[in-house]
Amino acid sequence: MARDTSLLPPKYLLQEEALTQECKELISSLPKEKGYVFSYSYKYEGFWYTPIYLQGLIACQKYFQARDSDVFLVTIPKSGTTWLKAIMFTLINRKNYPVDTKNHPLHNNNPHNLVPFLELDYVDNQNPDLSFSSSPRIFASHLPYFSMPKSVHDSACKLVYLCRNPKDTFVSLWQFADKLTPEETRSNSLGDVFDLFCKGVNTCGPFWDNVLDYWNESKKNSERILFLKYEELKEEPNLHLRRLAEFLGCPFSADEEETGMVEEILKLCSFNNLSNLEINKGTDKLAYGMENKAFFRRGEVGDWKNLLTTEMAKKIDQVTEQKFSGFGLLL
Ligand code: PAP
Repeated sequence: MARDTSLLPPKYLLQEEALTQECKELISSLPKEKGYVFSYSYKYEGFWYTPIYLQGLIACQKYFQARDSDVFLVTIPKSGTTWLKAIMFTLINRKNYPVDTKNHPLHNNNPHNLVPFLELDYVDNQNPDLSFSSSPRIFASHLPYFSMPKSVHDSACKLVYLCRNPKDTFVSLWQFADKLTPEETRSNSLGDVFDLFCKGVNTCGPFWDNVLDYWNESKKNSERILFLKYEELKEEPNLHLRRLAEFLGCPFSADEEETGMVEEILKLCSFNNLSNLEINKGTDKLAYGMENKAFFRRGEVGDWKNLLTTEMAKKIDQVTEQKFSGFGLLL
């Protein structure tokens, strides 16, 4: 279930000197842009990555073997990954870990320790131990659709994609990056980071391309890819949790409906509940190196109104309109 993460290196904190020779050679041939938290981002297969991320991506593309029963939660960073990790883990494992018990794993684990990121597990290991997860295995990923390992495309595994309004996603990303890096070590100003985001330079971005590829694929194959929006999940959580359960082949029974299972899962995974648990309030850290509490800020829709200037909001809207025009996707 949850892994002993105390032995793992803090992956986000790995420095570029720790990269493999293969990754160093690869990045030396790639287009690069100055980063915010990290020195540079590199463009690979049309999307932008930090060096560490890229190392994980190329290793998992080579070595990961998907199973038909695997389930993937895919997001672009800051779209609600932590929330949906908690929901999917609880939903899928509700027989093994009854939701109403005091020793439910979410009481002692940040959701990121229960559902790992596929590509980060491969950062420093070609053969990571994936046995922590019972069947079905649940993985998270930020990878673009066409960069997913071939075995994912070849298998019958299911993918759940969660996206969020780009203005809220940007604000969340910027606030998170601010928490992660001391001001003196940042290599870019907020204005620079904003421009980079609009140009598509952020981990696994361009934001719009990442979202659009999954949107288009979900239209072609709705049995395989479920496309969800953070705002809709906030607005009608019960409805979307039921959709998710149907999609994953574990619908709620009449008995579960009657005893309020849907509501219980949502309550356990709510922002209020998770952010107030001891494990997510103190100084506990993830194996990836960040404090658990960094993943809980406001958890609201529309916080961009408090933090973006009118010009910034207008700029993101323009890019969104231009990129999504004709695809029937509104965010
Ligand atoms: P990640 O992609 O790096 O894992 P992710 O979890 O997607 O991060 O993003 C964090 C955002 O989800 C934060 O949004 P904010 O900055 O706008 O506040 C965080 O507050 C929000 N979040 C975390 N848990 C929940 C939850 N249970 N319900 C709703 N939003 C949540």
